[in-house]
Formats: sequence, structure tokens, C-alpha cells
Amino acid sequence: MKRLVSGIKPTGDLTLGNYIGAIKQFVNMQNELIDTEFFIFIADLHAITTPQERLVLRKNIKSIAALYIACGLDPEKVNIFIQSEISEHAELNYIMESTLYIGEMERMIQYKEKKESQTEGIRTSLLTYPALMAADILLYDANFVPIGEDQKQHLELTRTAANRFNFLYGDTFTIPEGIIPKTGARIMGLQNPEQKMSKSADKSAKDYILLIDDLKVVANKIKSAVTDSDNLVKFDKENKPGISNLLTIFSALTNISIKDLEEKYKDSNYGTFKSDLANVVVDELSPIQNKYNEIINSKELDDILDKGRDRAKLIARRKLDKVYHKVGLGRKK
Ligand code: AQP
Repeated sequence: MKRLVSGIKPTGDLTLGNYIGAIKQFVNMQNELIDTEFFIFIADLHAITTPQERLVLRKNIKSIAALYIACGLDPEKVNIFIQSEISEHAELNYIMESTLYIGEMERMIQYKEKKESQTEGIRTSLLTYPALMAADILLYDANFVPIGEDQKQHLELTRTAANRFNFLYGDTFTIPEGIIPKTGARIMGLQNPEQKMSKSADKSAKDYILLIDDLKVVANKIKSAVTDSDNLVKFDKENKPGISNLLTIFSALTNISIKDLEEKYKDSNYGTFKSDLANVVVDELSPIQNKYNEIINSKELDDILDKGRDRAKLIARRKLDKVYHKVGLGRKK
């Protein structure tokens, strides 16, 4: 049986970018990858690399868990759990910090970018979180890790860590492979289509669509998305980033190819295209929101998280004991 691991940081309410780039992919994979056990977690330890308000963080953790289910993750097939409830993640993180080099961390593009956007008190964990990410993956001997383009470098570092550890202490970790989704790898902002749609960035609310946004608001956000003055529905990322982004969203949600969409709308104006896209997005989000409201305060959700935690804990503890033994920590058992 193979294993797949992934997680999302509870740094804000989830966006359509998180859905298309991550959750929808998980849902497709759970149905396509047979003989694979899934571990999909809420990466709350990763969230505190930047300041979080405690009650908001707690709300976000629960909200992501409910959205995982509402978007179609099947708890019978997927272990859904909260990262901080498995202390082995933090323990293996330390072993990974003692395997990777500072220079390797400092080369991470995300660190350089995030450091620039912060004005005060850059936390040490913002530099070292790739070690925690390596721990998240290696703890479960993951074979597959679904990743966005911007996580490629971190996954490579995870592979480096696994190979180095295996070389130093003997064969211990499976070397994971990244899976990059074919479409919708990167959804851009509706107002700033040159920048990624992001859940925590300090931007105008019109730039992103939240999965739990009021549906009328969703439609209006699509209709007021920035485009250009050509009025030609054509994919051209460089010269027409706004309409290209909307085409990407349309295609990702309907599975209609961008080429077919260009053909369909070749004689239409942006108004018609946006109005159809607004309907597509609303139709996608409507059942998700119904399920979300049904489950968010339910005992069922807690039961799912308990079950996921227990299964994850079992595997994680076994792996960590093996790691400690290989490194020579503690007493011989
Ligand atoms: N705009 C996006 N388009 C496609 N995929 C996206 N993801 C995030 N934004 C987009 C994917 O969602 C998952 C969430 O990962 P994360 O929350 O751990 O980190 P992130 O990529 O940094 O997400 P955000 O929303 O931009 O968070 P903040 O604002 O806190 O940094 C990943 O699989 C990611 O690829």
C-alpha cells in the first residue's frame, strides 16, 4: 500500500485557489489512486511561522477540517487530522533540522520572499519550516506529495533530507515524489492577476473568493474581476493575465479545455463570459457551503478528526522510535 501526504495551513479562510490547487486535487486523487492511503492534515504548526490570533487560529483549524469533508474528502479513504495533535511532527522536525544545513534553508525562495514582506520580528521557524515539512512527509513514508509549483523546491529539500539521513544512518525513509496538478496549478488574484490568490495576504476582499463567501458576493467578485480592453476571450498569460486566469478557473471547475472555452466564447463579450463563469463557481460552491454548515459544529467532525489522529499517531510513533534508535538517542530497547 502506497501513501500520500499533504496539508493546508490554517492562516485564513480557504480561497478558490486552495480549492482548485489543492483540495479538488485531493478529492480526484482519492478516487483515482487505488492502493494508496491518504493523510491530509491541517498544518497548524506551520501557521505560527507568522503571527496568528489564537481564537482565529482555532476557528480556522476547524473550518479547514469541515471544508475538507464538505469538498468531498471521504473520511473512509482519507485520514484527516490536526498536525499539532501528533507531537511526532515536531519531534521529527528537530531530527530534520539536525540533518539539513542552514545554507540549504537560506536558499529557499519562499523564505526570501516571505522575509521581504514582513516588517518586524521574523520568526526562526520561517527559516526552518522546510524541516518541519520534511518531517510531515517522511514520518508517514509518503510515496506521493501533491504540490503547487511554488512547493517544488521544498519537496526537493525533503528528498535531500531523506537521502542524507538514509546515507548517514542506514535505510530509513521512503523518498517521496511530487505530483503537480495538470490544470489550475496556480490561481491568481481577481484584482491583481499577476499575483497568486492567497488566503492571508493583506489585499482587497475583491481579489479573492472564499469558499464560504456569500454566493451573491462570489458572483459579484467574478463580474468585477480585472480584465483588459480587448473584449476577446483568449488565453494569453503575459498580455491578458486577467482573462487568462478566469479561463483557468472556468476550465478547472468544468473540465472543459481552455481551447474549447476560447472557441465557445469567441464571439462573446467579457460580460457574457464572466456571467457564465459566475454561475459555474456558484454552482460549485453552493453544495460545499450546505455541507459545511451541516458539519462545522457537529460531533461527526470531531469523530473524524479523532479517528484520523489515532491512525496517524500509530504510524508516526512507530517511525519516530525507529529514527531515534538509528540515530542512537535514548537507551537501547
Ligand atoms: N492561488 C492558488 N492557486 C493554486 N493553488 C493554491 N494553493 C494556495 N494558493 C493557491 C495551494 O493550496 C495549498 C495550501 O497551502 P498552504 O495554505 O499550506 O500554503 P500556501 O500555498 O502559502 O497558501 P496560501 O493560501 O497562499 O496561504 P498563505 O497566504 O498563508 O501563504 C497548497 O497546496 C497550495 O499549492
